[in-house]
Amino acid sequence: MNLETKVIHGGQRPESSTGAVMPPVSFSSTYVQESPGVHKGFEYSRSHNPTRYALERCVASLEGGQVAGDATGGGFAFASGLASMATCLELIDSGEHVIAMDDLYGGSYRLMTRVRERSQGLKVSYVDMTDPKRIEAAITDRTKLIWVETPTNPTLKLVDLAAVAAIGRRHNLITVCDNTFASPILQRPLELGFDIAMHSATKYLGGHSDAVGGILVTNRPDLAERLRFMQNAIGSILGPMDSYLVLRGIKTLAIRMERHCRNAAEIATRLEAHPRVERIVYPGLESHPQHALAQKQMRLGGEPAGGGMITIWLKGGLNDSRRFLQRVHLFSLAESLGGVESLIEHPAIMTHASVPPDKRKALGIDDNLCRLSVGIENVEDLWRDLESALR
Ligand code: P1T
Repeated sequence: MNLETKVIHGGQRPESSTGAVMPPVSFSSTYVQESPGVHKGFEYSRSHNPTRYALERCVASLEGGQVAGDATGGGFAFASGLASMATCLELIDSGEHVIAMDDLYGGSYRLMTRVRERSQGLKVSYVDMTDPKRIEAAITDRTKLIWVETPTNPTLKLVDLAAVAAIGRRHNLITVCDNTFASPILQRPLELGFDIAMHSATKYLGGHSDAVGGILVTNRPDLAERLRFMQNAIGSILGPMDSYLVLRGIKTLAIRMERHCRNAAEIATRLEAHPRVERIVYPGLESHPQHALAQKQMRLGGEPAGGGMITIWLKGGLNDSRRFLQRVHLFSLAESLGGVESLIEHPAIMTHASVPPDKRKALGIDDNLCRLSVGIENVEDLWRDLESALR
């Protein structure tokens, strides 16, 4: 099946007792047993839930999980993107070493540095993986895992996934890609050799800003077995209603991503020419420092696609950015991204406040940086909103 079909049919089958085309939202917390240990494969809803399974099978199919013999083909859904990351980090033991991309969602950075460095004795090296050679230089005899975001949040740097997967294999490291910004429609890390793809399902997968969730997908049977154990043992699962909402959202993921990309490409081109914009980063623009990699790695229907996220640095300082952000109307000033509606935010004050100021400065997350999540509204309406706020 192609992706446009998988979003609708991947891992799905009509419900056996009624033929319902969409899975019922299965709220029961427990399942009756005929005799101790004799049941229909469902014991307790933390361990097994049919609605969550339907979502997990669908995302596993989109990301190319397909672990034979696993109940969901290697897909696992969690209460949030960060809950999925927290469970994934349990794959490694205390005192071991992680190499992480230097630009990450602020909450991902916070989980590693302010929680797991203390509670798990995790050692984390933050490396600018735009040059994958820097990864090999950071490997120690305790390194176990490479954590990548591409495009990164918020500076939209790219990481060559095939190159990093090769490094991971050479050194026997687990490779994880947070694929939230691209979505599986544009980029599939497992196909490029990664071990695990991760998502904040809160974003493009759900797509309607009405559910918080997280996903891990693997195609390695050994990792699927360990993740299945930990999903149940730790228990930060996605509930049935949110599983249903994300699954429902995914039905239109392919068609939404087309419009997100088309709108963002148009807006990025116009912003790049705008006199009040000092600098813009968008993977679909030739001016992106890794445009060639973007064209190779991020594709939609066989054509290059830049995604729906744009980052701009405005001329002026914090007050000018504040004025701009207060004056947009169609773009809602809010954290998050990937919904049908356009959002805009100020990472230094909002999503990346937990990244220390010196690190923000080194990454370019300045007071004049604004991040746009371009929605699927009419592009001329969106442009009028931005242009009048810039004026
Ligand atoms: O919010 P949650 O579902 O827990 O997902 C965390 C997360 C993980 N990875 C990436 C790349 C993310 O962007 C996020 C969440 N990001 C935002 C809320 C934001 O506005 O950037």
